[in-house]
Amino acid sequence: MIYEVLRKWTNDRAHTTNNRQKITNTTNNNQLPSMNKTVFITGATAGIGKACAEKFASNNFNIIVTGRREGLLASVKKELEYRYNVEVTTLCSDVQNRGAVFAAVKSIQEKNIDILINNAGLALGRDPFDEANIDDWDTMMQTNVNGLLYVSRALLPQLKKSKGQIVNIGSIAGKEVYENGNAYCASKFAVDALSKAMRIDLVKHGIKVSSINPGAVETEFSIVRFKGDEQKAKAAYIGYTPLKASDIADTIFYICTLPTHVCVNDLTIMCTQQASATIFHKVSI
Ligand code: NDP
Ligand code: 8X3
Repeated sequence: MIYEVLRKWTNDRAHTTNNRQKITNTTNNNQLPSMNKTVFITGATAGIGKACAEKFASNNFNIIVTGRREGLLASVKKELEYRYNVEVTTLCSDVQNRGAVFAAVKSIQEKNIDILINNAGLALGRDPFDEANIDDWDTMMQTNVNGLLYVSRALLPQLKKSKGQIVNIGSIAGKEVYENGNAYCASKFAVDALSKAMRIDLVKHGIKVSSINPGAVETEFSIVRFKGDEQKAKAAYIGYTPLKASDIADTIFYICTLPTHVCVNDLTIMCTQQASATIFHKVSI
């Protein structure tokens, strides 16, 4: 009896795997497996968000990209539409501004949204608690926490309709507090808490909530954190090979294309030479 059940299970799995293989091949053959699916990505003018836009567009998803830099949004649209023949919509808005976020989402309310990637975020400064700039704290909290709350709430009607997926970009800084990380770590711990809370409250709507927590990824992140000081920013990545934005985009794409019944809840990802928020195996060049 048990063998029969196991054989059936194995056959079923083989069948599923074959189907998945077909889908993968279809993806490689550019035959629009994801036709009509749309992904909404916050902060797609640079770094991880931009890499996600490219990854999903190259797999035939329609894309909605947001950010504050209008010129960069226009270039992303032009490039992706030209290269992948998908529909790219740009929404120039600041996630800190609740009214602007709801107005921007209202302007695309007729569109189906299947996936929301809450990526827009930043660190400002890396200073001890007693010396850090309080305006920087406000900006980090308003962007990394309030921004994620506003965008998620504004898009929920569409996500409920599609039984979609929300991917929150947290950080290793939301798992471990490190020296001089104070408010940035707090903002990412909040993202971690919100991912858990959203998963609990939205499960009844069939919405998947996933949290991706990267270690060091070489993007504009450190240039922003060190306020344009390129030497300090470069120094953050010396002696080891950090993750690339495309590594995170590939991972997000993977978790967003799993079968409907599978949800990756929480994933921490680092480069091989990083073991924790602060422990790196650096080699001098
Ligand atoms: P980048 O600086 O390269 O990109 C950040 C993106 O966020 C930009 O597109 C920027 O667009 C957007 N953004 C920032 N503030 C706002 C705002 N107020 N409103 C709308 N968009 C905004 O950094 P990353 O790609 O590295 O960062 C993306 C996410 O990944 C962040 O949440 C970050 O905390 C997280 N992360 C990054 C890690 C790293 O090592 N790089 C590691 C772990 C997590 P614009 O300026 O045009 O508004
Ligand atoms: C970015 C990674 O370690 O600089 O979230 O906080 S870290």
